[in-house]
Amino acid sequence: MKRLGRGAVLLFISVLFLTGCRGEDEALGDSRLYDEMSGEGEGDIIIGFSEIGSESDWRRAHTESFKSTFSSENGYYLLFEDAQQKQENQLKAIRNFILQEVDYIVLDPIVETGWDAVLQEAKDAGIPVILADRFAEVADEELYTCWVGSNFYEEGERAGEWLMNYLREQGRGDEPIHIVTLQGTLGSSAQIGRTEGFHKVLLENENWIMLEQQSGDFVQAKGQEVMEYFLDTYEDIDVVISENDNMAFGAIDAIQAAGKSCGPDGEIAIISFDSSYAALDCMLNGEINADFECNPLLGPMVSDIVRKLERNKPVEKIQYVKEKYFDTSMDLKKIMENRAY
Ligand code: GYE
Repeated sequence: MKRLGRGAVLLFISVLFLTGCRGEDEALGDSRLYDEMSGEGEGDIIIGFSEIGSESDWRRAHTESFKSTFSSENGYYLLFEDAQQKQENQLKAIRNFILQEVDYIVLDPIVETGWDAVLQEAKDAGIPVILADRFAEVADEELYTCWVGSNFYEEGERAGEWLMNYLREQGRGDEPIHIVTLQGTLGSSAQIGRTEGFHKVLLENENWIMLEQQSGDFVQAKGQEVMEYFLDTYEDIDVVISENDNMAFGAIDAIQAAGKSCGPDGEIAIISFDSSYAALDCMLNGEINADFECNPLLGPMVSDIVRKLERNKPVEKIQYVKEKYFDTSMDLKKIMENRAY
């Protein structure tokens, strides 16, 4: 049976199952079934993509990159599932993809642990799993075909090194520096890597004091809440490490509402991660000091991997994306002219 034909037949079965056997007219309203009826997309490669949610600007750019890459014009049929930041929803989505006999599963795991059983089920069903963005720690690395994403540890370490140089340049290399961290979703690769990478440099600087680290779940409103708590609790905060841009936006609001200032000319320095367009704009406004890039546009890289696998070519198990950083010493206006996210 040809690709979409086989997948769509299973979709037909599962849609009937999930809808409690709706009438024919209603069922025909489902675009997947419509494709099957029209024969459109026959032979396309079926991708089941389990996305984490829509918690940040980064995430929205990431989702868009997959949707535009895995299009019918490019020979794909994409089943997209948004897990709304819940691992249980991702587990359900993967099991559904297995039932629907997709050709490939792309998983962006919200946290690193808890995937062994479901990935074993995918393996038993003969469906390759490509991990994109965050990583899954599994006992048997044969449970996934490969991973593509950012070196989060390196991002955190580079942020620490940037701070070290910045403080030295300001003649503050030896004074006590009070730091707070807005962490991402606890247990996610982006949180673990950025926290640990920064921690390495923290340990090398005896005058740096980490007052507290707390999760804002990569979300602006939670970042703001946690920052409000930090400002209420600690009188003297020199630096905020925000493990993504949206939490940094929340932190800026909290700092300004408390009558304080941030950025290169302010009382509190802010270092963030992602380097989204909106964050570079904040940097231009003098509210963020430095931002460590994390590239969300992974769709084309995953598509290249799929094309290689289709031709039975080997793929690299671990593929890192190249990334830069930005600070206010750069020509940000020019950089923003060509910024895709
Ligand atoms: O930094 C954040 C998002 O996993 C790298 O998740 C990603 C992170 C990104 O919500 O903005």
